[in-house]
Amino acid sequence: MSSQDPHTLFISDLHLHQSRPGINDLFRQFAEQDAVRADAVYILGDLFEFWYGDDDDDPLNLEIQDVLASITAAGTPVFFIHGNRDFLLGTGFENKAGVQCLAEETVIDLYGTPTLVMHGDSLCTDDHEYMKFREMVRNPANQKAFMAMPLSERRKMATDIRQQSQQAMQLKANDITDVNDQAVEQAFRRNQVQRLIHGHTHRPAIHDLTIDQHSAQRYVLGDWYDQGSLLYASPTGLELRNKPLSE
Ligand code: LP5
Ligand code: MN
Repeated sequence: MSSQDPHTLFISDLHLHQSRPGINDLFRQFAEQDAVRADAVYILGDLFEFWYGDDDDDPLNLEIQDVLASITAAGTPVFFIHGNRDFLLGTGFENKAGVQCLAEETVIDLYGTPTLVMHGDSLCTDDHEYMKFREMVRNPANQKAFMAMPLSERRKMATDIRQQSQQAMQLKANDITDVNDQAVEQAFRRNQVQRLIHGHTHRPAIHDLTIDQHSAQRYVLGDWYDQGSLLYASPTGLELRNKPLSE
């Protein structure tokens, strides 16, 4: 299939950070070679390892906003859904990067098929500790208080939270950090769709389901750790593809 055919690209969980130069390069390559040829690009969260606020002066985070702006300048719209690492991306980021942030559950028309897109963390309802944490950090009053802190303190607090999260993760069984089947079914019903695309779990797969006697598909995007990972969607179908680091 030629890359000139109509297609839309979905990515998530890149966790871009200065400690992973190879992955940062791969994303720059993705922007120059893949994104600009697509009808649209959807980033379904966790593009950044951390986002401390739109006044973040981290050089890599600043440069990535320019990379995103180059995609939209070339005529490909870029849409973004917040992840659990970068939920503080706001209008400052949108304006600088030329990206449009979407609601945490958004139904798009993907070549005629209504398709629900989301980060996926809200589906992990068996992870009770995380759900409590999520409620706390997604609370606008808590976010406002956090944003009132100096950038250096925000960085320190985020690093502390990250450490606590890593410790907590070591104690969690594998299936606790995956999606809950009922939460998935409810998301399909609530949004009246038969197709869902999400990331977060880092378990790339295509799951065929039956919901209320209808067939449905759940596409899970992969992370960008050992390679790039994307979902290539065209009018004829959807395909998970890898983007090797050495490319
Ligand atoms: O990120 P990942 O995939 O490794 O793990 C996630 C869940 N962890 C998180 C935390 C992030 O890794 C780090 C977040 C940085 C935020 C920066 C900005 C802070 C802004 C504050 C604004 C008010 O999302 C992990 C899940 C896992 O996915 C799988 O789904 O299990 O969840 C946890 O590990 C959470 C722990 O269970 C509980 C965390 C305890 C931390 C308590 C700190 C309290 C301070 C609150 C301050 C408001
Ligand atoms: Mn995530």
